[in-house]
Amino acid sequence: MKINVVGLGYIGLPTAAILALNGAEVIGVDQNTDIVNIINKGDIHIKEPGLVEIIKEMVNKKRIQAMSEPIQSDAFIIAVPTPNSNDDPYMGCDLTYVMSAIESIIPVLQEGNTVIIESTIAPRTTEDYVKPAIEKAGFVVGKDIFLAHCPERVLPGKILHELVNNCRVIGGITQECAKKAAEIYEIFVKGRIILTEAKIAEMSKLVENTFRDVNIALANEFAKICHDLNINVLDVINIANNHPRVNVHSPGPGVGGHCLAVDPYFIYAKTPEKANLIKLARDINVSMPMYVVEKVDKLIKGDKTKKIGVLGVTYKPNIDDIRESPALVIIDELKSRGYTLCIHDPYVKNDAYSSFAETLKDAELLLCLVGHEAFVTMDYNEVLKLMKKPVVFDTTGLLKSSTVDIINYGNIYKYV
Ligand code: SAJ
Repeated sequence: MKINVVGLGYIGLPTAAILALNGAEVIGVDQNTDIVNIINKGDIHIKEPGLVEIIKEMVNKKRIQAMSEPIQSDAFIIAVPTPNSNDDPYMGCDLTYVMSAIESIIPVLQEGNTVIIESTIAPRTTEDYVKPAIEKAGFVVGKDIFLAHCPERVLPGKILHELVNNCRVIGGITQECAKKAAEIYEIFVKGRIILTEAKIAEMSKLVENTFRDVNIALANEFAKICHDLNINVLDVINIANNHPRVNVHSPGPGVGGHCLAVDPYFIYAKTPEKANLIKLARDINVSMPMYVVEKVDKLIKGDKTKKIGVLGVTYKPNIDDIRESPALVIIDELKSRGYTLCIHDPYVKNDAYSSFAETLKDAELLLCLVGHEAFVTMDYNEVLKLMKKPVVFDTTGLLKSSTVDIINYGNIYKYV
């Protein structure tokens, strides 16, 4: 089976790697020639555990080749970005990259080919936009070309494991389309493969991420309420979660990443008058960075001369991804208020950032914005030695110490 994977980012590249590893002949397509060159050298431009080893081996064995244009093959998998649209006041799904990927494969499409959209898209996109674009080129979808949406649902940091083991939803424009697309995923998926309609697959993907966003918003709201009522929210959540049907999520500095902070708007933009809870949850999560800034202001009593050490800039622990990171929003706001910051993140290279020791040195507040493993297990003897005043504000709820006073959402009311 010869397969083009269009878009060699966080999803396309691992998918290309797993397909090749399981015997497919893979053409990785990306319009960015730097990415094409890096991959053809057997290297990668993103961080994902275990990925570089597979790419190196597959490129050496000539099972993956990167190109800037698609070529004729049996199937095309589209895994390009779908950001929020800047032109839409409701921040709906920007289909520019998906539609230009479709236009780029049309000249090489042949009867019998399968086309799969993996990018997260607004409900009804496959039927209302992609199908007409393919049919305009003279093909009949369901007869000449088999078109399906198969949303990616893997967790950054665990992509290679989840690609193989997660259950996979395949939504076809027709049943035959779904079956043809399933033939591709059967190459490497060990999890259950569920066949359904394209619009159901689109909506179920958005529902999954919206479910999580709404639940995190609820946890964040509990944190704010408990703060006002002088109640330890983390104790409350731990106790409530003993109930067999309760699973309160964790409050944090906000919701980041390219999925939860983006996808709920795709539903909202389609039906803004109905999606009230979805929009409110987004607003609550968007408010969290400013909530953290206000608490920092109070903890440090507005004194701009005091040094604040900041730990973590990524959108979640143990990855290098900074997209939509709430930590960056917090850092920017603190800087614009004139605070003296020193920032450290072991996963992110940036000349403006400092080492762990430099960040702690003489700091009067240590602000932890990401629960990277290195921070959760840090040596508090070193922290005590280096800091001017050993006060730690942990917005992640993950840090524990018997020697240093750690302030988190559970006990913040005692201090501010
Ligand atoms: N977060 C909290 N509290 C929590 C859980 C998470 O504040 O209790 C925050 C994280 O710190 C982070 C953000 O939410 O900033 C998102 O992190 P995440 O781990 O929930 O999810 P993502 O965005 O990395 O990946 C999600 C996953 N979806 C679900 O778990 C339903 C993944 O399976 C999807 O493939 C991915 O979105 C995607 O690409 O859509």
